[in-house]
Amino acid sequence: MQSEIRTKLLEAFSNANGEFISGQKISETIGVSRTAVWKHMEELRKEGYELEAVRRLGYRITKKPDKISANEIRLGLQTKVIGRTIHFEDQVTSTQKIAQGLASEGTPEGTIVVADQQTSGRGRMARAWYSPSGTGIWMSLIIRPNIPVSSTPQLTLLTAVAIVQAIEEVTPLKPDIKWPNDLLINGKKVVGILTELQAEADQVHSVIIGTGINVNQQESDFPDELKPIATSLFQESNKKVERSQLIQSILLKFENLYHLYLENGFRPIKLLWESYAISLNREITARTLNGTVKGKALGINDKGALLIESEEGDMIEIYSADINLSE
Ligand code: BT5
Repeated sequence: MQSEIRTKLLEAFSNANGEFISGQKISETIGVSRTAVWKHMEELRKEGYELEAVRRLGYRITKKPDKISANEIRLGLQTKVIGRTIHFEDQVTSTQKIAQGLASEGTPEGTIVVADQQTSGRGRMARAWYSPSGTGIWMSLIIRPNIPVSSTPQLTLLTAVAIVQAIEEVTPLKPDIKWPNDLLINGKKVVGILTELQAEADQVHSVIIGTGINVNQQESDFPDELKPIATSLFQESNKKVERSQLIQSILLKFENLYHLYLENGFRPIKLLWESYAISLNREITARTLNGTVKGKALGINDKGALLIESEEGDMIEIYSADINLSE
């Protein structure tokens, strides 16, 4: 009940779009007494909302705390399917693990799992992903596209494009994509993407796309081994970013690109991806599970694999690797 009133109160402020609403109007809209409204506003203040009160005009929210919650993500979300079911937790082991469970139980397409902190966040090949509380976006999205297993790497690239577009919308920054799953700013990693599958034979049941975004960390927030290679949106722009606003933008960009992809295939996504990629037309070293390849990255093929012209002049397709860019 309490949280229902809070949701309605935040909804009323959100509908007012930053304009004042009178205490009387709020109490009528929500259907509780003015004393109750006042009590709930005090609760909001304690949580870090800044409210301005002006006689005869009423109240408005001047600042929201950077606290993510299902409500904060839902209010103002413009998508139809993506992010419409939200599982938010303060702390989890890994949002991927929770999403795997929900996917097996048949959760609707577009479900997201978001946590403020992960205690065992992971990257590819069971590497650790550092996910402290209060500063980052740790999110897994479940989708069920009707595509062959061999096409699923394309979804990592699609997600990278959606996140670049959202970061460009919400901040003045212009991240680069490093194939296959990193977003870099000034050469340092700000986003990592982990795409996992539930599939049988060549039938995809669900794709679980995990994204880790360093949002409001300062350099001192990173452990020493990450300081030289990791950065955050705050470090690069000197401005704090409201995490729920960035999540909303990512979900909308993703939904638009996903429609485009399901209707027109990978081609349009590939073109967009190439426009943001820094790993193309450069000498690179690719470390794969089957060994190391050195050569020039020529582009990606229609499956999303990286095409490398090796030093010996062979054309090699790579589906997963760690890439080092040569100067
Ligand atoms: C990735 O792996 O980049 C995929 C990361 C995906 C994380 C998300 S968070 C939500 C969801 N739930 C999860 O449990 N995971 C996903 P990879 O390319 O393997 O890169 C891993 C490497 O990045 C590590 O070995 C570190 O060197 C580095 N690293 C770890 N934490 C980092 C951070 N917060 N920022 C930048 N780099 C980091």
